[in-house]
Amino acid sequence: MKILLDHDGLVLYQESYFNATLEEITKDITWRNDTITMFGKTYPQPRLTAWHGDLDLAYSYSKIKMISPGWTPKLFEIKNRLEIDLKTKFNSVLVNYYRNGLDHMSYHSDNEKELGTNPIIASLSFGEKRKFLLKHRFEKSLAPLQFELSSQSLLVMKGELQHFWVHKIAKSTKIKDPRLNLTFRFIHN
Ligand SMILES: O=C(O)CCC(=O)C(=O)O
Repeated sequence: MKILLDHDGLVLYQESYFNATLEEITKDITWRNDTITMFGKTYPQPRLTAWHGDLDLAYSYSKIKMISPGWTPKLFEIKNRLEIDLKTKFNSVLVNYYRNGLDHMSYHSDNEKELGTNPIIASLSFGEKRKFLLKHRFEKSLAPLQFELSSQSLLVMKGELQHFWVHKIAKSTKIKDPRLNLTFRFIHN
């Protein structure tokens, strides 16, 4: 895999990792469009989400609690492949569906305590290419790093990355087509 970042954490990237269409992956997925509350106001999340993995496994972020309905066959197939290639275990996947360029994800780090101290997160993309940005939390003079995640690619975040960097999917008014992202995780409950 190609190293995209190795300062205060590690980000690896591989193009053409898993050959499937967006439609094949979204089959049997149970979608949610949860609300988030910001400054006392409630909004629908700017994307659709789903949570799959070992049956009944729970995960919470931004006050949203999700319980896994189990694996779909395709997500289970990808998880097994990742476990072999990355020599680590995953018990769940957060699915994000960006309906068009206006759907996005703001800067955050994946630092919920159920993920453990230095989680390995495997992130697969399908469909439209989107810009993935990484910004250092403390070194304010470092410009954000920007990468395009292509369809069927794999990005791996590991080491101390979530302590030092935040990441986001930027908005773009030019993009009309959907993108699907799968982030495989291991939840310690
Ligand atoms: O869609 C993406 O590539 C990013 C997803 C993400 O940041 C997350 O699930 O925490």
